Amino acid sequence: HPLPVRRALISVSDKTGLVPFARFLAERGVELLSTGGSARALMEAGLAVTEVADYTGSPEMLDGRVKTLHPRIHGGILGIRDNPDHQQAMEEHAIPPIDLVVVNLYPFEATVARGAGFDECVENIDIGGPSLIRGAAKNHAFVTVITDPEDYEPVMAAMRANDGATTPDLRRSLAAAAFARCGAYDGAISRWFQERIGEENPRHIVFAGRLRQSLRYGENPHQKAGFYAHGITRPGVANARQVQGKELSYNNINDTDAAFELVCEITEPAVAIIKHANPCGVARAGSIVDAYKAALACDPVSAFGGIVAVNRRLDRVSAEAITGIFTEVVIAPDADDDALAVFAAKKNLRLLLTGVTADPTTPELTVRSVAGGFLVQDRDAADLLAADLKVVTRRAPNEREMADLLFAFKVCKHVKSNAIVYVRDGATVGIGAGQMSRVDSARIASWKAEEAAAAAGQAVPATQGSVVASDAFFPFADGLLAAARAGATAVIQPGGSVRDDEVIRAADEAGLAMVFTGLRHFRH
Ligand code: 93A
Repeated sequence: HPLPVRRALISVSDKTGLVPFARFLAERGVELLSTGGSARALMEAGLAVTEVADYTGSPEMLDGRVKTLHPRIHGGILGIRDNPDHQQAMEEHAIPPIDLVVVNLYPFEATVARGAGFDECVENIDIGGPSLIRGAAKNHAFVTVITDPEDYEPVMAAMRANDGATTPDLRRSLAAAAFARCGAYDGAISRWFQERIGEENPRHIVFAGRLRQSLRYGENPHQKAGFYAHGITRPGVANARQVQGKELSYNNINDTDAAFELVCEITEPAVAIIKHANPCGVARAGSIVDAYKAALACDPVSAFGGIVAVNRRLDRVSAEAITGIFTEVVIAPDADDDALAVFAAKKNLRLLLTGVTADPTTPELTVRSVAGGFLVQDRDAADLLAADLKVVTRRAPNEREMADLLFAFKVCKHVKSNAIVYVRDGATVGIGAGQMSRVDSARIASWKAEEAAAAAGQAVPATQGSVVASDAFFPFADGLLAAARAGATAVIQPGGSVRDDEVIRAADEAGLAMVFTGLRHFRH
């Protein structure tokens, strides 16, 4: 049977759209109850409101920590309307029913995101709000709950169509949304705590998020998909502003993430071009435009339709270079007006701006699903310094080689294993990714460099005089010898194989300089 809304409780931190919605309710004779700030906003708009403190006879206290936690409120929400015992208790204790609960929570996620201190974040953990939401959602048979300003419109539509009542279907769907919101909120709080206390082994991890975008499909067109953001805001694809272009696809988002995370590893102006989550060119240089040209030269064939990430503000010349070939997505901290104008001419190109670059050493958890569960680990936030390296060959790398080795190893961290990366003068010149044997990755990397040289009409591939990085140790000398044959002069790798001696001997015989990192960068 129809349940007209007669009494609404409004307590919102985000006051977007509140006044028109409350006016709609008031015009339909709904009695409005509201907490301090929300009540003030409604009164200023000329609406008649009863303050919760007056309604309960109990003032807001403890700096607002206790405002709605009162039997007259929670009883009014939770009472089962057609249960005689509940009806009797509500009458006895003078508890009128509350039919609509409009609550959005203290902005915990946004408070964390703007870098507020510990105490301020704690103060923004909403207690009363989730209690109201959960009560209303539990009693959805009778009560409508709104947790997001986006829900004002559907509720108004239902009330218009049903003589001031909402429908059971709508109330159920709002209840589901309400519990999801509380789950995401608690997830953000618990992850924030875990990060703060450096807890290694929490018994439960909540990976929750708010839907950021419904995706047209997943990795393939027959898969449904959505894009969710955690409350915690690491600069990157989940928190970027899309300035222009088509809607991002599932694969776009995955690749854009890989691209931006990689480029944020590098201090100098740098560019990464990504295809299928692997880089097909990465370079650093004095400017973004030079870095782009060098990155593109690594594998111009694969770069077609790629994702480009940069770690500096884009200017006109870099935008012109990037739009010189078909590019799906560009992600950057920022872009100046001239650059924006260049991109605007490519209507489909998706341009994302993050505001800032991400700190590669910030701790964060990553998750991947397995059938029936999920794996959680720290993000690979290891930062390799020159001082951590151990020279294991007779010859030590010279300064130029050393700079390229460190760069190559950083790139390696973002290449699917087995990863082999050749670098010369701050630019990748051959990348071997995702092979089941390391020697195959080494072969592919040098073969790709030969292809690039042939296409550019160069007599020798750029691996001549390059350095090479391997994400994990060379189990045998063969991979290392393949690199030497390709013309590499120095090698960086974790070390730690039972055959290290053999590999070091081969390096010495080939005149290579080799350093061990003691750090592995598997990425699968
Ligand atoms: O501090 S609380 O956890 N204690 C409460 O009793 C309570 N009741 C509502 N926070 C509480 N709220 C929250 O206050 C709501 O979830 C909403 O976010 C906010 C609205 O406060 P105001 O109307 O004063 O702006």
